[in-house]
Amino acid sequence: MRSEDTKLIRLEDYRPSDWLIDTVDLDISLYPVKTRVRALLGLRPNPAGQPDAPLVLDGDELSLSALLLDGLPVETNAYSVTPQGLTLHAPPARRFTLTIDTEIDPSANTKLMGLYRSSGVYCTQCEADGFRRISYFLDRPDIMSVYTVRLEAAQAEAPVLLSNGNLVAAGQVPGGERHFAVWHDPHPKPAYLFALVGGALDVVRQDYVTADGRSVELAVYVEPGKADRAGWAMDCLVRCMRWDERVFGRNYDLDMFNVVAVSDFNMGAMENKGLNIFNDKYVLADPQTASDGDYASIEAIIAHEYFHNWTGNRITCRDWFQLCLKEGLTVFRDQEFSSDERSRPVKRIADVRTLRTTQFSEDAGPLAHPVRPRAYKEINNFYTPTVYEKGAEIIRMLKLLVGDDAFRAGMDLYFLRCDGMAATIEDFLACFAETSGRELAAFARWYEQSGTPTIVASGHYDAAARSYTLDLAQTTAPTPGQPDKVPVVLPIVLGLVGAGGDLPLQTTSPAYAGAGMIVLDQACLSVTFTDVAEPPIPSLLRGFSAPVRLELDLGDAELLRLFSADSDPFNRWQAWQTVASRALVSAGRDPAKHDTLAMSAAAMADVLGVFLRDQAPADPAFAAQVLRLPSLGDIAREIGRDVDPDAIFAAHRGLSAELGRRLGPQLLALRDALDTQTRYSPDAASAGRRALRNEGLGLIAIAAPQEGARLAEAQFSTADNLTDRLAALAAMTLVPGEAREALIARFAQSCAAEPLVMDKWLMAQALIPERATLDRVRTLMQHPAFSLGNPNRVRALIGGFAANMTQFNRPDGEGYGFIADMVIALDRTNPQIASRLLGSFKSWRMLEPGRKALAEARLAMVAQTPNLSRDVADIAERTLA
Ligand code: B3K
Ligand code: ZN
Repeated sequence: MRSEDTKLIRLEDYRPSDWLIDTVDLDISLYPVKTRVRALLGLRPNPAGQPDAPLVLDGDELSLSALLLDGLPVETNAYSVTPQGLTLHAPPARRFTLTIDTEIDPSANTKLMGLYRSSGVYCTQCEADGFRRISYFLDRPDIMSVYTVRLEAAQAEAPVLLSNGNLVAAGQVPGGERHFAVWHDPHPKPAYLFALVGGALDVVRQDYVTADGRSVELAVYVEPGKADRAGWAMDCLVRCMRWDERVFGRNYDLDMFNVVAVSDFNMGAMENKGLNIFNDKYVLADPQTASDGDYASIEAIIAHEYFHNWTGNRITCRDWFQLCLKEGLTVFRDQEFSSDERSRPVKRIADVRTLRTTQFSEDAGPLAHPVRPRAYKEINNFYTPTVYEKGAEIIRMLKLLVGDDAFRAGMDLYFLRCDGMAATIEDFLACFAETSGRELAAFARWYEQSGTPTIVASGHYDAAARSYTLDLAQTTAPTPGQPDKVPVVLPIVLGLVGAGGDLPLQTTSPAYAGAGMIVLDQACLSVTFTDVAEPPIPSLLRGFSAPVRLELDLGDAELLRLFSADSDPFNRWQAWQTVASRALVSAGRDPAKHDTLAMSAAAMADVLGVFLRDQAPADPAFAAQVLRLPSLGDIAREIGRDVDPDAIFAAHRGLSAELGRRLGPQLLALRDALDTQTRYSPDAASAGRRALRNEGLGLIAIAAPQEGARLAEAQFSTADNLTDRLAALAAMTLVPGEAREALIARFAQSCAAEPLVMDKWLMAQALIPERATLDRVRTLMQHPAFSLGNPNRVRALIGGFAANMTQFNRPDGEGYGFIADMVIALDRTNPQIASRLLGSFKSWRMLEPGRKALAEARLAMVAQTPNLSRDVADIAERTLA
């Protein structure tokens, strides 16, 4: 474990800072190993803080070279300094300035927090607490300051110099080799939104005029030679800016908006004010190097970071416990944008898949935590699916509960009232309570209580009374630190489906909110609908109106009817998933049930055949979602205990093979029908056609490996885009043998110079569900395309293996051993990447006893490693607790 004790930071201990910093003037002279930083801070006592308090500034691996107060040197006994902090014992009780000189080494910064160099480009990452690696500071989000930044660098090394806000001056430094740029950001911001970039970069520019008339210069900066891959990101940026004007009434507020793509980045992107820095994976796109999925992710992430300008930057968080205030809300906004740009039901299905796979699994294991945690040791470990995705679900439910109009009015009020503030969840909810006239205290429990609620629903038709009664009950299982749960407020959008479609809903129940929605806000509830002409099938949680597990007493036949007849596309998909999931859970739990799996497959294939014939051609993107079975992880979670990943995999394979065998000719015909031979276009409809063709290819490869291999090879050879080539590679990886190895080699030859494409190649191999994969991964670590120093490479190969359910969970424990070793190795250079990887163990407790013991032993080994980072120590400790 970690030698030094790590403090637990608690929400209840929050108190305002004793000091405020109104202005920050930075003068940064960039050098590869000796960058000089001068920070001139304009300080004053905070009227809300303690008088006469010392000034305690945060630092992290800093070295101080000079300290001046109001321009004069500070006596050495008046302050104390370590790499982790600088304390001024008795600062004057008035406004004063502090000049702090520090020296840092961006080339040695492998943590990629603070200022670092990525492929020769200087860049920064300050959220959550990276600014303190650049200068001593009050590094907390409620300290908001106006920044002016002078950057200086060698002209040849860094011809482009960027920071937040607007460019106000630029020129040569006497001597000729160095130049400078001065940036000013008029909007007060917390230090975590500070950024700079310096390097040789190519740029794509576009002019933009906001709805309220401001001219903005948009620019996307990329590595030299890659400007022709920046067009899609720019296109997305323009579309999302218009959308935010139209849908939320939000205009951009500076004269410039810069996006920069760098190749070494710990996460997806960062919303620094006016200077968004991106992992290049989420900027660069052309048909040969980006898949349909990449195009969609770029669209979503460009929008997400842009939307933060209002939800995050103009209104930021009072403290890190409020992280979901900006993240959940901004995810909701980007989901809505993508829904409007693409197919809303398909987007919802994709988002719910992600929610279940990432967030439900987190909520079901030792790392479960509330959307607003109450305590943390390392905040960077709380950028989680719970804070982001469940946080977005809360906003979605809030909108359902208060209605569209009160929701929009509440957002307007929030923007008006909290602009320029470091706000809290309470501030946010108060706006909606006001515009809707509703009490939201019970709803706020969503922020405090962890765990996924389960709704148990059953219905009863009374033919004599022509009534239908729905009984609903909610429970939430205990989670770490929260043994006892209270009911939460659940909006349940529903329909009663009769032979001819939706039946009218009539009830006097006070739980009925109108517009097809029941609100379940207590442990159980019974709602009776009257004048129901025939026995209906209930369609509950339409559009996935609440992030819960639903247990419904419907038989397969009724579910299959919902699949064909429900007016809600999400629930059509859900009905099918439930049928598939039941079959897989039963065979995954008890391999002897394989026969029943075959029977289910026969019935499913009949229904699917009709669907593929009648409906798939009209909405291929939806059909592709139907063809994709629930993930292995979803099945494991449904089984819940004594999980045997090999049995689940066998069931999954068995069902896929059976469906592929029975539907093979039809899938082939559909592939031909959808093969339009037009030039590649990334639009959602074209992507949907490719998705359906490729889902079909996958099923065929499982059912008839030789045929699948032949098709995959042909598709690989003729495809004009990466999506189809990747799908061919993925299908081929299901078929062991020489043809597979040959295709793997061909793929590598075709993209050896493209690291982002090689990542996909690495990942496709890491995911092969075979015993030999671990050795293959070890061998690939020696491949020139791999590097332990680059987060994208690590996520592709090592992260890919950790996501390989059968191989990470090998019965001999070797998968756990490998990942544990990687965590320990990575922790020495990049703790954030290491702790993310350690998160792969989060479902270990539900495994069968043999694997469980092996996983626990490896976790304990990690936990006992000396000198662990706070990041890894925290995850290890909580995962084992
Ligand atoms: N706010 C950043 C994430 C920062 C992660 C810090 N460990 C990206 C985003 O959510 O938009
Ligand atoms: Zn975000």
